Amino acid sequence: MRWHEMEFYGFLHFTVNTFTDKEWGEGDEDEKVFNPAAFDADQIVATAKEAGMKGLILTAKHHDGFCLWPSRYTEHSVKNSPWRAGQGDVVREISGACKRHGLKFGVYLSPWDRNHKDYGRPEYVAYYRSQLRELLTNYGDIFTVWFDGANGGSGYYGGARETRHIDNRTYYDWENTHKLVRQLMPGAVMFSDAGPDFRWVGNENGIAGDPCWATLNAAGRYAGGSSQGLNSGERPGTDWIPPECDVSIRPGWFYHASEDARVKTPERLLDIYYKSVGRGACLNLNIPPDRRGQIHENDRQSLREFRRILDATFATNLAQGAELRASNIRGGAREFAPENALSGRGEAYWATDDGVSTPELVLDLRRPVTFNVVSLGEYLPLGQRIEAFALDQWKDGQWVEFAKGSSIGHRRLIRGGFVATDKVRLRITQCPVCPALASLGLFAEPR
Ligand code: FUL
Repeated sequence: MRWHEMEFYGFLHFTVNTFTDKEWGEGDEDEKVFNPAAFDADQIVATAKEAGMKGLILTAKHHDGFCLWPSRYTEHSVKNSPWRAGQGDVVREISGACKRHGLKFGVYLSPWDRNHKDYGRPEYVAYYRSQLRELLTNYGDIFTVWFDGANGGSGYYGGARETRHIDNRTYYDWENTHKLVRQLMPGAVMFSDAGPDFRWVGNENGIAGDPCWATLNAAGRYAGGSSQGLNSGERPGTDWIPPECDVSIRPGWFYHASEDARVKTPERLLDIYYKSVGRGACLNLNIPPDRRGQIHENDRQSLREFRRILDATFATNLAQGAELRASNIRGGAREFAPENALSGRGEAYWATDDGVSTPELVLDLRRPVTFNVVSLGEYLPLGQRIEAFALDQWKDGQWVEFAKGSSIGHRRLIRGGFVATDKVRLRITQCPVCPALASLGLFAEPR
């Protein structure tokens, strides 16, 4: 639930690639290439915070194997770089800045390691776990561990320079790695293509499926396995493994000066937001630090405008103060009244009697209201229940449908043309049990 409530956080892709202009390092990079000219964790974290991100996930080690912290278990790290005369620790600085600015901190530790001599052998799995232990014991609270499923085969591998294939299902022995994380950081949620806690959405464009279910049939799935079903989830599904939409603000995951003019515009970012957060997923937006070790001004500008529009949109819930008439209220009790959905706290909800699964709710706005975004949210401790809904506006003396949809989940944002009316009706048209609606809002984007 804490993860669902974050909704929006960021990725920081930063390593030797930033300096070699690559997306995937080979693993043979000289540690000396890592030398940010003016590394500034506060600038990076403040940028994320101003953008509204609730946390940051740092590539502590990407596929090239270079460690952004001075790991005891390898020489291939910041300790052999000229940066801060080998005394630097990016994990320490970013996690510290996150704490200062009130953001959560998470780590990405690439399972595929193109530098390590033992990659492909059991010894490497022990190495990987030792590193995980360092990250989960020396840097305070970690909200997530992000396990990447990518593996391209070839690499430096301690000088062997060969192609090493592993069996994604068995090699990493994920079960025991997951246990280690649970033991060291019980509050952390783990990501991979297949969970265990939240899943990849099946693309790197930041777009969740419609519908989008938080459930998945996890049996037989593994990191690096099939992406079938990940975009929309599976219903019925055996496991609660909601999706994360990961996408970069630039074409690449790492900073390349050649992409300075290709930063996604505020409009693109908004579209992504509505198709990720607005479909019940979390959005993990990558903002790659540049060679100075800061977020480039173009990225900051785009993020600022994106945030300004979102803040202006959601500043006022135009449904506030409406008179609500539900076709049914569970037990006729205040505890389950539809007003709960307007409180904005999400702790209480509107529910109907058992057996009443397609109720409707009329919002008498008592004045003409103009909006183009509708926000709906279910009470997730009771699961994702609603399977279809429709929205009507009162127009020329009758109800006229202006939107309909399927899944809702943590949050569903319906963004369309402007509607001007004094009455809105929500119809739950398909639900296997009584619905539990925790939030409801009408909003207008600035024109
Ligand atoms: C992929 C990686 O190969 C990319 O470099 C990037 O880290 C992305 C988030 O995940 O699997």
